[in-house]
Amino acid sequence: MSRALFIVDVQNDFCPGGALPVPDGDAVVPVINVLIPRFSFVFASKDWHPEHTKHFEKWPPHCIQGTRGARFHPQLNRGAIQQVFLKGTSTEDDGYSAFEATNRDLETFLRQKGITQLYVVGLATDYCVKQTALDAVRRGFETFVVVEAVRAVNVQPEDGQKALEMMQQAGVNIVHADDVANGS
Ligand code: VGL
Ligand code: ZN
Repeated sequence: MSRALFIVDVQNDFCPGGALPVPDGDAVVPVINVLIPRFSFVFASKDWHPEHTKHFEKWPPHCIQGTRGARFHPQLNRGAIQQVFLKGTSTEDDGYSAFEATNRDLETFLRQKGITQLYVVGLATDYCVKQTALDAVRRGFETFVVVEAVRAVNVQPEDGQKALEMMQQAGVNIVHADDVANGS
């Protein structure tokens, strides 16, 4: 049995100054950097959109493939990331969940590595973190979301809080960074 840290979409466009800034989004970076050395498996996703997609009917254009806005936040310890999953690559749908990544199948990858527990952190609580954590539970992974290491878009002010409650209802464990022990 092993566990992995999964870093969702900690990209420039979701941080202050970016195209779709999550309020306080960059505050997750130092918390994640402290969590990283407690895990032997560290993976990440990137929102990775084509220039034209139906997704941009709902959102300002962001995280376009190959652009600066799509890069990881410069302070994130990205050297520790062992595999990146690219999602939102379709012109037709949103692809919020990392289990919809198109460069590599996340579920197969995790099973091959014997990973049974997934610790989800990053951006944004009410979209990609939520969908990734819900998909992980549905697929039978023991799933954790570290509250200090996520931030919400909050299109409506309570969206982040509601997302945490919905995840908890679905069986996601909402935990604090201090309680994530050193482990494998
Ligand atoms: C996301 C809105 C639009 C996310 C992606 O990563 O949570 N949110 N695209
Ligand atoms: Zn997006």
